[in-house]
Amino acid sequence: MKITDVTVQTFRYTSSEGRDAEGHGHPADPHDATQTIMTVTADNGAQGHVFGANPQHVAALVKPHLVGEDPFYREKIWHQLYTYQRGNTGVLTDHLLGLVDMALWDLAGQHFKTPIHKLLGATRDKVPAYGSTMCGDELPNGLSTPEEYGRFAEWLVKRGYKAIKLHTWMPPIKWAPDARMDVRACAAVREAVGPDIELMIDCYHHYSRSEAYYIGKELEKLDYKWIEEPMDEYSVSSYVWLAEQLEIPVIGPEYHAGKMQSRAEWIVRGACDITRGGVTDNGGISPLMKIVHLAEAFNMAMEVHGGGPGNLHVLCAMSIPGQYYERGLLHPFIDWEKPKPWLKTIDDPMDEDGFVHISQKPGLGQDIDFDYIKANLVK
Ligand code: LLH
Ligand code: MG
Repeated sequence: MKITDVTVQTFRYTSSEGRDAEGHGHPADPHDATQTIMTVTADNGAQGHVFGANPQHVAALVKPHLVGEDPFYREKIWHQLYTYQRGNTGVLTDHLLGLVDMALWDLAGQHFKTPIHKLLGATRDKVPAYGSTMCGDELPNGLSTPEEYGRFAEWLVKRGYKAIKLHTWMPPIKWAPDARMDVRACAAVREAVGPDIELMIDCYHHYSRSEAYYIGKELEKLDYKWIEEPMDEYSVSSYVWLAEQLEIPVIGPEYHAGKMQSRAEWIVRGACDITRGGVTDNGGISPLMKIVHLAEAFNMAMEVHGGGPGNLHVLCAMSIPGQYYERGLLHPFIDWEKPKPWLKTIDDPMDEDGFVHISQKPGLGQDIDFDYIKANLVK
């Protein structure tokens, strides 16, 4: 089998989310936006699809490496692109590498009529979710006060979540960051949900050591499950220091580049108590499975960063206590149960006990609305 084409189509939709000056997502008034679908096609007609790739970068950097290759030689293709990243790091990102790898896995799944978690070697078909909030804001009745976090957390528990992670306030909010306000929000949520719900924090990512230590110590009193990215992750020594000081587990890295190699360094240096990876952080399903096996070899807990079908398939093929699916980012103004305009159903349906069930459709298992995409193509 040979890859014959790699295309990216752009289409219009109406978005109700926007990004602030530092890149954090928030609710926004409905506005015009675009999305892309990348399609990898093989000579027997099999196709793999993935959303979100940049058309110019795919045409210039990815397509020449894929056309003519056997689509099942994922490791060969991945390593070619990985070595090609050196010199093209700015545009051939781990994010793009991840999308290419997922499209190839999707193609394989479509060809073999099998969902990816079963091609990987499945361990389960449902995963407990945590409700992951958006970052704090200044929207009344949104996430603008500790009390509003508390009220939203109560609602999340009624919806079925057994675990919640707060993203607290970050710049460009004028008064943020504020470690004391973060602790107040965490206390309000613990007060609202009681002792039986697992809680985590993901706060401002550039606190000092002493601020991170303060938050960690306070969250130990509130029985939080982990503290995430409170300092710049490139200062690995700071995380070694923090993990030594705190009882509460330190999780990471999320943002620190370096694929499975950086995870190995964090584990060996004792910079985290729970390791972490995600399909678009680390270059796809293939390297994320290597992080899973790395964690397994070190008998280390692992969590997966971010939602979406790629991460869900990996979670359903993990044999270590990589526990949760990160569902969100959630906000009182956003209806997470409503499919994106280009999907007929959502990727991560959750039952009333807080479990997300994986699709049993082939490949990534997404329920793509090709008619919507066709009708809204940007010519
Ligand atoms: O800063 C943000 O907007 C969030 O932290 C975001 O990166 C989110 O993906 C995350 O960190 N989840 O764990
Ligand atoms: Mg995070």
